[in-house]
Amino acid sequence: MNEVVKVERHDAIAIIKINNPPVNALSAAVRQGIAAAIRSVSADPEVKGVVLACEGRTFVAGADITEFGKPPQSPGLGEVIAGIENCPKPVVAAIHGTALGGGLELALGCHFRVATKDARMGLPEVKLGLLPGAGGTQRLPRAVGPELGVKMVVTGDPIGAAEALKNGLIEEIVEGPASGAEAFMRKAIAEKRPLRKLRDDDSKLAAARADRKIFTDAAAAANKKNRGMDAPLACAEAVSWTLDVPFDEALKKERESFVKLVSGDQSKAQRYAFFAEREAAKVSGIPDGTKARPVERVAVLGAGTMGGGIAMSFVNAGIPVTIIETGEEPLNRGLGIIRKNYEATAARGGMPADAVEKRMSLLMGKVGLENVKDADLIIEAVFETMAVKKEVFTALDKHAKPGAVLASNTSYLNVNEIGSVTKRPQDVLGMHFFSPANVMKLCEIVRADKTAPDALMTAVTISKKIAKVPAVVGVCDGFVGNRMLSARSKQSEKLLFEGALPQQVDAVVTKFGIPMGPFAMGDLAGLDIGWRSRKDRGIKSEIADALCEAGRFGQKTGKGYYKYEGGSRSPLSDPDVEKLIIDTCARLGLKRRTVSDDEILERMVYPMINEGARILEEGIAARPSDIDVVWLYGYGWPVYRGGPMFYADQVGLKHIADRLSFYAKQNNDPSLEPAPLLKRLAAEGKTFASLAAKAA
Ligand code: 3H9
Repeated sequence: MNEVVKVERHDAIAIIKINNPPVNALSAAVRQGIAAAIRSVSADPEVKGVVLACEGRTFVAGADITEFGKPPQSPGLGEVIAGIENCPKPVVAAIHGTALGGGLELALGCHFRVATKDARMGLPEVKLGLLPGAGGTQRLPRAVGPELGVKMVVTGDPIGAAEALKNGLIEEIVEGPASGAEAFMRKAIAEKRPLRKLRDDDSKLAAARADRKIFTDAAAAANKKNRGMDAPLACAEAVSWTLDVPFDEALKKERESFVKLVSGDQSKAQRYAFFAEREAAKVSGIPDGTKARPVERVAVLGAGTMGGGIAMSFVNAGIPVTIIETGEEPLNRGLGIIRKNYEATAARGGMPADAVEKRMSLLMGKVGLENVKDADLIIEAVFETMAVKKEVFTALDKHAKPGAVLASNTSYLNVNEIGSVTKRPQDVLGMHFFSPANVMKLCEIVRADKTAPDALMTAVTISKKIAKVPAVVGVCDGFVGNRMLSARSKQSEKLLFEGALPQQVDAVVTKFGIPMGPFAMGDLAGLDIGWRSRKDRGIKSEIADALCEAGRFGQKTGKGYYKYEGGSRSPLSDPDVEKLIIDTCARLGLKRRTVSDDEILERMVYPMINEGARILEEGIAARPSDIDVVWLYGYGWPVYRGGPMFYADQVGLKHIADRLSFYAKQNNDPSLEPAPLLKRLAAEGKTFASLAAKAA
């Protein structure tokens, strides 16, 4: 029909094949090709049945996201799907890989669906700040019932073939997708099976129509985790139309809702984040064709919280790990915690009970650094001081096999200096995981001056394999994430001296969408850590020091910037802290003022953006979007705000530069002066997005 959609004939069966690598997205050419193919097979008297299949690694994975926001091209996906549904010949979708979004909607327009056993099917539009816009909200609940339907649409999580079969989404599980679908079609023709148009099949809606609570309960459960996002609510509302709005009218309403969301800021940010994540995995500044070194066994040094979490991430991906400690006692404690974590997950239904032993069997505990000798990648998660790191890397140089990648999990130390104690600095880099390491998706990969391209590639590739999002950064104090965080921390502390209270600052930050404010986060991490480090460095922070002197170390002592009652982790405002802050200010002769929420937000976010600009200038991050990836996946930046650099572009760089200059003067704080790059872009009316990628 065209170069991306072809029709093959196997006597009376027509096979429509889509071939639009890499994921068979529904570009305009694909839509045109399918529509033409359906017209042609409909008109061909010799065709008795039709198979809709895909070449390559997957069935259609959705609409072509790159087309959103551009002028629409005919035919629309809804029109193509209506063409399939109204085709007088039976059409079966042959699903393999992932049938997602518009891809599943396309399959739902077919009269039948079959899938291979490892196929996954879902409507993930919500993750892009959208709702399914081509009938998915109306046809999926008719296929699987409104309870599962609303769950799938609101969470965007796909289901596997077995669940799809059980719930009526597919007719059969087949071996080869196209050949299995063809066999199914021959059977359907022989049995004269009536064409099942989901639009006309309300059988699964009856119970929820009689008792709406069935639906509202399922919708509420699915919507539980959504803070501040428009799309999940729109998704639930659209599915509710299956209960009381006629099909064609509901399609119109669905389309209107889609058009509204697709042009909104939240979806723009979420689509940006989708591509930013994929872009971050492309390492700039290394020769084309650089290959990762093979990694078959990993060693993790340290069985504490961090080491344990890192080890679990590898084991979860089926990669064997040797976890190494300095003695039996900490080793056994660490292994015991990992086992407990897995058992708790299994008890919650998060993994099958027999998976606990399987995973533990991939984990080998050893005492002594010499046990790194078989590992292709070694990650140290030991005490965070340069002296200890140097000692460990000196020993690693002695025991690691040639070519092994030696990674430090340091969160701020100089990786050049760490590598300098080895005779193989080309194999040394940073792999900075975030706590809890088995949960948090970010891995900041620190490229030292002498890191070899293939060592870097190894870290990036393995991070993806263990389902982390890699972001390559350069060496500086705190790298991208903690360096920007420290710009924010400086301001949050200052705000207390000027007149704000911890709960006010935290409320502004959480309202913005970041899960935890700086003070609640400090309480969680433990205030004594910073206190000790300040003492070592001879630095004072009057309020934080006074809290620690009063024994308020945070959650672990039940008191910090907040109080915690009855073992709860919920922070409660504490009048004693307010008094301590006011008294400290009085003692220092500081006059407190009312600080507005707007000022708090600007001072929490703009200095971070400013630091981000410096990071770009120095080439510590290659692209603004890499900085955003760090914040999205390591620090809980709300995805519907795209990341700090994306947010800056939305707000406008001139406004941000002006406000920073204002605060620099107000606070007599030159560190708040806009960075030269920010100033230049602001003066030129440009955005961060306008910057080309630079080598990290
Ligand atoms: C939708 O369907 C709306 C409809 O309801 C209504 C319309 C009216 N478009 O992720 P990977 C690119 S919304 C364009 O690395 P994997 C991706 O950028 C859509 N491009 O592979 C990358 O490019 P590059 C609903 C896309 O194997 C390359 O393909 N669907 C699209 O790890 C490989 O991707 C979704 O949200 C797309 N739809 O994972 C599904 N998808 O190589 C989104 C991918 O230049 N996609 N690309 O960096 C995914 O979740 C994953 O890509 C998938 C494969 C699981 C399919």
